[in-house]
Amino acid sequence: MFKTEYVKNVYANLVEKNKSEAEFLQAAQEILASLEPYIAAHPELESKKILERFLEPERFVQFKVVWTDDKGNYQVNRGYRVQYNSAIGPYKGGIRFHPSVNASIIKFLGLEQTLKNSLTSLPMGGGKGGSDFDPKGKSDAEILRFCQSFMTELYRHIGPDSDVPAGDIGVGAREIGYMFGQYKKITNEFSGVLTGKGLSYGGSLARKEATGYGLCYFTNEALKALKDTDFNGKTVVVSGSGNVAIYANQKATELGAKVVAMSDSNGYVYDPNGINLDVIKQIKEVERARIVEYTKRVPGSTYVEGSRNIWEVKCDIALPCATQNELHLEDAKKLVANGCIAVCEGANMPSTLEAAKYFIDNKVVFGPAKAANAGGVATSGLEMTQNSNRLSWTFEEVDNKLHGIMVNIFKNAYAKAVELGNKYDLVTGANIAGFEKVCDAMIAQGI
Ligand code: NDP
Ligand code: 2IT
Repeated sequence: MFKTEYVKNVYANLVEKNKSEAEFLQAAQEILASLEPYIAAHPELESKKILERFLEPERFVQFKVVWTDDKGNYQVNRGYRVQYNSAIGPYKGGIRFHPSVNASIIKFLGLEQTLKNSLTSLPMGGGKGGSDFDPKGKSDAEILRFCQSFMTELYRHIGPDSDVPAGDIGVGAREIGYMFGQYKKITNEFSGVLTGKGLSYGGSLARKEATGYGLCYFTNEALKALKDTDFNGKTVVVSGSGNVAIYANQKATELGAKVVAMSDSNGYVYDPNGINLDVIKQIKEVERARIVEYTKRVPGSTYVEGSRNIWEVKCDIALPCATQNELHLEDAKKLVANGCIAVCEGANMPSTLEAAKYFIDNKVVFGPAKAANAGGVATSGLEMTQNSNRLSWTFEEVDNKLHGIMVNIFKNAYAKAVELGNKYDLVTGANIAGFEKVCDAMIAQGI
């Protein structure tokens, strides 16, 4: 798997210390494979134990969240925050509420976030948090009580200049609002301690759209550079139907593509006429219902059970925007056999290691998550700047900045990939481009 003794040993020790953490080890394995040639070219980094220093999170907090449901019963969940790396700025990264959340998932997300945030070129370190709380089927009052209880512990670990959480799966503007309200109540401070806030209390225009829009800006740039084409006239499949998926669909459509399929964790809908996004928004953002509803409202559309089946739909461009490991090697083979020329990741680590390798080997434009979905956190960075300066920019101003950041991320990752001899290997390109600055700052600070 690895070529040098140093990297082999680092990985063996990591496995030893984190045996049961499959997702964390998967993310670390990919990063170590990318950094190996870089470390070999800079042998002084081994004596400085730079990989060991980079891979160990600075702090990991786990806590109890007790709340009462609408029947008056006590419920107990587990909360987490990993403060992974603060070499280049305050910890920054989302909060995820999903029953699958555990230490492994929080740590893989925190590790990825550290390199992603570095790629944005903004001064943000990496963090991530969440809970195994399942928001599905909960009333608004239950969500409120859970968020308040979660923040009653989390508040002591975060702050506008130390750690600034945001949304992720299961956490959108509603949950951010409830958490912000509780933080303010406890600390008596109105600050930019969270991003993704509502527009009436310090949120940034275009933050809601940013991850999906940014993904399409990145994809368009990569299509131009690697395939001399763009979104115009292409058929697109977007997995998921949450925040990232909806706004990826919106921007891809604006850029001239037709999105024919979207999914949720139960299955996918196919609409040969192009998915009607107003119907999806009504079902997902307003009613919080299942995607199968779409077929009852849009004639000519069909539903297929099983979320991974979405990769059987023929397309030019695939945008996985649901969750980790939602796209396996056999799915990658189906996509390539059906003529897919680009796969760019809106979700974090949606492709398995084998699937990602298959795309690169087959000269598919493969945009790895930490580069392709960095538009969300980049715009969170812009929200922090607006909060510190007590002003708010127009939608166009934020969107233009986001566009510039995504083009820049692509260029930096692409330049590294070209330098290393495989222009399709944006995985290695992004990992090295992100790592250089973090590595330099860690050495300068002796951390
Ligand atoms: P949402 O909660 O808004 O939407 C999540 C979507 O993914 C839903 O359609 C959900 O379906 C589906 N999904 C979740 N878990 C699974 C699963 N185990 N199997 C299949 N489908 C699943 O989250 P976001 O859109 O914010 O996040 C989506 C992805 O994008 C995540 O990987 C997140 O880490 C990443 N991301 C998010 C950013 C942001 O700004 N929000 C920024 C960068 C990355 P269902 O409703 O059935 O659960
Ligand atoms: O994975 C991610 O980059 C996010 N969930 C967004 C984090 C943020 O701080 O905006």
